[in-house]
Amino acid sequence: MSRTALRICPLCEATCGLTLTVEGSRVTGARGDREDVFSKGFICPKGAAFGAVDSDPDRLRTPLVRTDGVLREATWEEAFDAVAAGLRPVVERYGPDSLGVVLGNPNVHTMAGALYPPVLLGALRTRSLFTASTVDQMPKHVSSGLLFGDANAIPVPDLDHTGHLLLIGANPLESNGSLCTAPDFPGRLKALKARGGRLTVIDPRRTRTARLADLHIAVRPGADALLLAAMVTVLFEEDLVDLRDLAPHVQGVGQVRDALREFTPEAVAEPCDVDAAAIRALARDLAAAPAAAVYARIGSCTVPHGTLASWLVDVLNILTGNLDRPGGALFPQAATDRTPRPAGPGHGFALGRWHSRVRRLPEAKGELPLSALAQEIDTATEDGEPVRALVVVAANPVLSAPDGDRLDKALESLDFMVSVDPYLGETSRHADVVLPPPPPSQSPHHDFAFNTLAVRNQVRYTRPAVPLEPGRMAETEILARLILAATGMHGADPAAVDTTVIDQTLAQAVQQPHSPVHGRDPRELAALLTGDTGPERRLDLMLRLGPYGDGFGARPDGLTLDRLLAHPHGIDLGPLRPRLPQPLKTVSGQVELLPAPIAADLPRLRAALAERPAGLVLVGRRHLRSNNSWMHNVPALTGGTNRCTLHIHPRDAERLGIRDGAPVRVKGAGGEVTAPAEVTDLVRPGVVSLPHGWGHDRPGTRQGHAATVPGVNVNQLLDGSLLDPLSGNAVLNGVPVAVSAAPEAPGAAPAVPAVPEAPVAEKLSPVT
Ligand SMILES: Nc1nc2c(c(=O)[nH]1)N[C@H]1C(S)=C(S)[C@@H](COP(=O)(O)OP(=O)(O)OC[C@H]3O[C@@H](n4cnc5c(=O)[nH]c(N)nc54)[C@H](O)[C@@H]3O)O[C@H]1N2
Ligand SMILES: Nc1nc2c(c(=O)[nH]1)N[C@H]1C(S)=C(S)[C@@H](COP(=O)(O)OP(=O)(O)OC[C@H]3O[C@@H](n4cnc5c(=O)[nH]c(N)nc54)[C@H](O)[C@@H]3O)O[C@H]1N2
Ligand code: SF4
Ligand SMILES: [Mo]
Repeated sequence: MSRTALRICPLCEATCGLTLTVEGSRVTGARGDREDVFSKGFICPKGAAFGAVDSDPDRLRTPLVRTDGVLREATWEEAFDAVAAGLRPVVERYGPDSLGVVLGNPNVHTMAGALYPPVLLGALRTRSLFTASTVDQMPKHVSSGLLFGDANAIPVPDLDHTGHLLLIGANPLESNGSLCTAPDFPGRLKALKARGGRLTVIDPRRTRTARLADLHIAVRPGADALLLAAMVTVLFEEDLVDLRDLAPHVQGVGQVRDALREFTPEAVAEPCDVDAAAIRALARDLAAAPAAAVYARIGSCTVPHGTLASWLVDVLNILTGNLDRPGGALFPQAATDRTPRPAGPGHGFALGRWHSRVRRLPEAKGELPLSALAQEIDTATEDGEPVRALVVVAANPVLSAPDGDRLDKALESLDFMVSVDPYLGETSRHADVVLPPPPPSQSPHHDFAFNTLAVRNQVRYTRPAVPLEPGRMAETEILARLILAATGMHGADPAAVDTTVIDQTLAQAVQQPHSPVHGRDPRELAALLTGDTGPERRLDLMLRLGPYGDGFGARPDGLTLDRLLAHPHGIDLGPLRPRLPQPLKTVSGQVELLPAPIAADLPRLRAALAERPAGLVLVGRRHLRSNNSWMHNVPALTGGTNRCTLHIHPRDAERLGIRDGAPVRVKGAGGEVTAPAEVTDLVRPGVVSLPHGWGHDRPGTRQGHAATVPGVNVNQLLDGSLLDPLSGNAVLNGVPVAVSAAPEAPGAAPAVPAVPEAPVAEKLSPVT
């Protein structure tokens, strides 16, 4: 007998609603939930493979504990005993910073990852926090922190209403979108075009998204900040600046004009390899559009000027009056956002409150660069203790961060390491204890993070589609127990973690004059919470105190968990709406358009005017049927075009004597790898592209299929030294590499001659 169950897809940022077919306790099918208020039936090949991802036989079923050097299956009790016994002595002897915490990407895709790591960090008080944010979007956080006073206030393009989208360094047709949660991103882009809107894509590769665009500009990697600065200069030169309704909320417009004056289109044309006239046209088109949005993602963040580029994106949105405006870029308002406080000055955003021990790199948003993790473990200094123990939750930095070989060795040298991970992978194989969460079908889901980045305000919650299998522990409980074990409270009731958070939140809320529960009795409020579990009660609490909440009776029509449960396909909360000045938390209470740290970084951008790459540079790419490093163990998602090949332009291939399909050696500062060439004009000349997350050939992992799939770790080409200085974000794109033909295996079949793509798409690209 089969039944169906709803589950929000956790496999990418689009958060599609799925209808799962369940037979017994096994998910045997997945289709798009047509009634989902947000995704309306959309599904992609990854979502369709939910069942295979969920029931992968290589997922760990019990905890593993290392005894005599070998990881063996253990009970949960043995595992948490080992965690407490491993972590506490390190903290007690060497202090809080000797315990590092590494948080990976799937934490934003689980309820556990949203609710418990903040509690862990608050209790541990360690400054050794490393997350995937510093190989991803940290530049955007820093830019938002400086501009708006809130690192999490990230404007999102109003995809469904804009008339003009300038999309930079993103490929949502493969990634399904990022920092812009939009189920069916491809359909929404097509709708933009269908209503007469314009799509411009800036990307060194002619991606699927670029092929959909009205205009594609194949910029030189790493040069976006220059190009955007020149667009700003054109707006000023040609008197196109018009802040519209934003004027009273913005300070520093004149300073920006003065600071960027020398970045003219003519000055940046060569380093960007884009015609000055094309840059002028971009600025004019943006200013002329009735409603436009500039949106940039990973290609503009993971570069040497990532923070400047992220800042310039919003400077352009602001100077054209498109920030906080329907059809422009707006601040979403999620149902679990804090109770909005009245507008007014805030504390602002501080950078560099502490520094990494070895390279003295500044913290950003409480984090140290993931690129510095290996050296913080393996390098002794006079001041302070190295990281001697690690808590790793949902992260695989051996593949996802620079120089995995060095990190491999560093992890091996730790006194103790615990991983919360469903797989024995490249990173978790170093752990002394592995705590496996259940598969997603057995976990509840709500998107705490992505609803704050969604193109439409809405709220959805799905309970576990399948009950926990015997012997499994919910990831929420795993993390609650881990918090207790790490903080000297091993053995206490894990429910106490949720109760404490609830009590503290209510105690604060009743004292806030703007809270709907101001002056009430926190115990009485706590008793009103519903939900079957601690995490559900915490969700109820957040919903009720949130911007749409019932305020515990103050707004009887408002949201509660019960009301949400009565709407299994979610509740639509309407389109994005203007919110300024409320979200601003700068010291001035205004948008601070030229923050001091940004101004201090501009000389570095000035120096870049004279820089030209001496040889080839490397960029990444994503494939629809892949996701970072952890989905390569599902046969349905590997193979075909999802392959780890080096894209190289026919001109470069010819010059270097590289044939299509033949092995090529790629050398970078951190090492070298050999991958098959794919000669294609999808990359511009001077640029090669290799995807990340591959190279599953290390010993000691337990991902049988992944280990057989050919591929190499692109991040081995990096040595971790290249960073965006303001954010500490790794430079993963525009990296200088040397490429040469590798000796072919004896007897190898002759390589297929290169067939460049038909030149039809070439007309999209004014510059190649
Ligand atoms: N060269 C290059 N490198 C990159 C990038 C790039 O574009 N180019 N992209 C970067 C980006 S944007 C990111 S976000 C990072 C991602 O890098 P990471 O944050 O390291 O994420 P993944 O590689 O996806 O590894 C996720 C780990 O979580 C585990 N996992 C999966 N599901 C769950 C779950 O439900 N619970 C728990 N506890 N664990 C789970 C997986 O088994 C895996 O071990 O990679 C970065 N690295
Ligand atoms: N299928 C799939 N989906 C995913 C993921 C995945 O691994 N696979 N990962 C998820 C994660 S963690 C994230 S963060 C998002 C990322 O989502 P996106 O930001 O859309 O990621 P990419 O598809 O890598 O697109 C980045 C683009 O930037 C281009 N680029 C490189 N360097 C430069 C440059 O200097 N300037 C400009 N203008 N462009 C440049 C690259 O050619 C590439 O096409 O995707 C998420 N979704
Ligand atoms: S687009 Fe993302 S969220 Fe939607 S089905 Fe595909 S993987 Fe899942
Ligand atoms: Mo990411």
